[in-house]
Amino acid sequence: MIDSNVKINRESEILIIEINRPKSLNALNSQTLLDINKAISEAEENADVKVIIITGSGDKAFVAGADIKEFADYKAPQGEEMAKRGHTLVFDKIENLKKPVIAAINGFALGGGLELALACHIRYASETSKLGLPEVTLGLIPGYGGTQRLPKLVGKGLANEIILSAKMISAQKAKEIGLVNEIFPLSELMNKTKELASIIAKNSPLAISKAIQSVNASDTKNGFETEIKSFAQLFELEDKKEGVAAFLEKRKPNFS
Ligand code: CO8
Repeated sequence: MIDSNVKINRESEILIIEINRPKSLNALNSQTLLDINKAISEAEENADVKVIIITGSGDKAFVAGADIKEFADYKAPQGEEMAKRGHTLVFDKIENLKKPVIAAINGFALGGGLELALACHIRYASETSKLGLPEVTLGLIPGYGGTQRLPKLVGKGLANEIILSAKMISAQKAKEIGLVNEIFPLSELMNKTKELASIIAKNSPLAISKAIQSVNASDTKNGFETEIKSFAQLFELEDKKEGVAAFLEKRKPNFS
């Protein structure tokens, strides 16, 4: 199905959101953020969707950043509004979603594009991908979470190098520093990402959502408390009964 600036495809329990503005290297304009938000909100409500994959259309770009043409004439209030809206509609929403979101980075992931990937729970990339935060070359800084999420993933020193130099790094280097988990030839990227999504989709959705919440809480003072509470809450839920019973009965669990 084509839904304005995103294409949405369902493959069993996996929903694939393809950002589809190839003429602008899939740059994120306001409408695209709204379209991504809509696709994610629908996936959130749909119990049949277990895992979401975000990728870019074509074989050149995942997302080449926020749409520079759109914000060219903005002043501070519009810049602030744009950053806040982006966080609420897409970036924070993805990070805090109860369902896993995997970025399949199929080319340039720059600026807001890399920030989109950083908000996802897992990142796979093609060997041809180039990643970077070039905002300082435009007289800006990353405004969709890059200054916060990148240091947590790769450490402050490397994050500063990437942000301050604005240089693009290769997929190989991104894997070496833990910015992406795995790299594959472009032709294999989607299948490998779907394989991972299928493995995750077999596990307890309730446990998955609590795991995401607890891992996210590792950034806060309440990490251990969140983990303990989430762990305890799961004891009252159906999936734990089914998962444990299945193990004891030597069969595969059937999570509803
Ligand atoms: N925005 C708008 N259009 C873009 C963008 C973009 N980010 N990136 C590429 N395009 C367009 C080009 O303008 C071009 O369009 P046209 O054919 O009409 O001229 C088309 O896509 C193809 O691009 P190129 O001809 O440049 O392709 P190349 O292969 O020569 O180069 C690059 C590819 C290296 C990716 C190059 O396009 C590039 O450098 N793009 C810009 C990358 C960039 O700076 N991204 C960061 C943007 S700023 C940002 O993301 C801030 C996020 C935080 C905002 C928070 C709110 C305030």
